[in-house]
Amino acid sequence: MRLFPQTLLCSLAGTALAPAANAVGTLPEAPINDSASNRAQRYNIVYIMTDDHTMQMMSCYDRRHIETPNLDRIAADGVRFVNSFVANSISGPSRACMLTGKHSHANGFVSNETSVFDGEQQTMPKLLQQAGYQTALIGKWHLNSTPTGFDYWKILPGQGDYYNPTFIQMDNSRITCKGYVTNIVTDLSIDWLENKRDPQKPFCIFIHHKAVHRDWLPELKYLPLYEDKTFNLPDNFYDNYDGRPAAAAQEMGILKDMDIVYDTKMHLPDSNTPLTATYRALIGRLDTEDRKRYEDFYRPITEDFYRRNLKGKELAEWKYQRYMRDYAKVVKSLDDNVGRVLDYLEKKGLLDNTLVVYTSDQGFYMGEHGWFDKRFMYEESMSTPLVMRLPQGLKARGDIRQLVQNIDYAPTFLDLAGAPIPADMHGVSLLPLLRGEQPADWRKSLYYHFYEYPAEHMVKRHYGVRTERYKLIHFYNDIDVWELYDLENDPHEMHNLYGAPGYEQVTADLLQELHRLQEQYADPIEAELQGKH
Ligand code: SGN
Ligand code: CA
Repeated sequence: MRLFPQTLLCSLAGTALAPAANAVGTLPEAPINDSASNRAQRYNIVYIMTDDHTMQMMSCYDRRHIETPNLDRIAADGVRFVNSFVANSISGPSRACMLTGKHSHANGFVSNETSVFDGEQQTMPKLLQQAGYQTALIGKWHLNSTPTGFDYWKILPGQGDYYNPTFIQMDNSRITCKGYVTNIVTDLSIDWLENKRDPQKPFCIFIHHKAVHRDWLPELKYLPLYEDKTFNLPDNFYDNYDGRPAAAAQEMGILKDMDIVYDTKMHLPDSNTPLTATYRALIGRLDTEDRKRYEDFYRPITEDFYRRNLKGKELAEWKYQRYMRDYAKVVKSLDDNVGRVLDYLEKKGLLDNTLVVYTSDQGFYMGEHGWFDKRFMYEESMSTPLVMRLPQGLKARGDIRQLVQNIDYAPTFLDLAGAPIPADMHGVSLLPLLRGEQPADWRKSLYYHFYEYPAEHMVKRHYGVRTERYKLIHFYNDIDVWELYDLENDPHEMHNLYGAPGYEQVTADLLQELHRLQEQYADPIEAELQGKH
């Protein structure tokens, strides 16, 4: 496997492509000075976060669809969290929760579309710096303000691009790098580890991939992958949303909302919608030769698609297969690149002293309820993969079943660094779990709050509580609907039990727990809603 990049070609905005000034190209193969005596006694942290990568598409969680051997290596040498959740299932808010250890109302970043992250506030990277750590961030940021708390950063603007991506640098200049974004984010990360950090200090690097975000553009060498595979439909692909009006109101259906050009790439020269223009611009980033390779691949599929003139279920299932294949191809590059980072750490003798975390900014629907995208408090999108390769001294192995949430990462990293955990953080340190302990007083419920409405995909505002067995959700704003699920008997959340006879006590207990959490975290929503009535 290719450990070091050949030559990373990057150029400043408006100039021709040339090897990057600080060429990542020919890296020395000899280990840098990282001997045990030289290494700080404190653990390093490599935090790898992808975008929209869901447990269903990671073989250590789910073997139905694809194999992800490198991601699975992390879990095999450490732990797999099987009850891992986010607090607000959407990119910017999720990232803000991770950085601050606080729920959205407290960190101020509630929505991708309306929020700007206040970089003046307390964050975990800043506290790590104060504790003597070097911090670096490479890749997707998506918080609408400049990163703070990092000694080094290179970020993708907004969502970033898959092909020949542009990065914003610390001096605000922009460079465009030739190649596929997942490879380049990894190249830049390895370059920082190898050439830019101070080997005398412990470090925390945040490797934030764009992959596997919509519209799932694959690395060119993987275009043919999975083309012969037929993915199984989830049982509830044809959900009719009976008893769930908020679920019925969304705009994230594979059949009705997935765009035939932008999402499934069936581009005909004469189609002309805003999404088609966006699609053209995205693939227009490829140079002529690569663009030809891309178009040669899609031409026969496109011709066949328009000739068949599919309708109804046939069309839905055809779109599902295209979606699954593209998403799986994008995961393949991601898995390769996680392998490169693990190989690098191993080769440099860093693994014994480094916590490697792999997670995503949230889960995603792979056809469950007929959907793509996320946002809902339902299981597929409230969940997020979380596996950790543990350094020497942390003894846990296998599955961790306790309820954990992305607000826990900040206190965990601070705890690992030996730094105090500020009392105003909402999350709790996972370190006792990583040591193999079974804390008797571990939390029994999680709080969730989604705000981004009205907005793309039209998922209504909601908040709720999830316990080990039940989930209670309140959809509000232009609707006032409660939902109750028994996850043991109805893991796919198809039967809303709210108001059903026999569930009075369960509902009352969950309501009480919900209000307790809202009070504990000081979420003002109940008071706001009461003020309205
Ligand atoms: C884009 C996508 C949406 C996606 C949001 C948020 N549309 O707007 O499908 O839900 O990002 O995603 S697209 O037409 O631009 O592809 S997030 O992960 O960044 O929160
Ligand atoms: Ca995301």
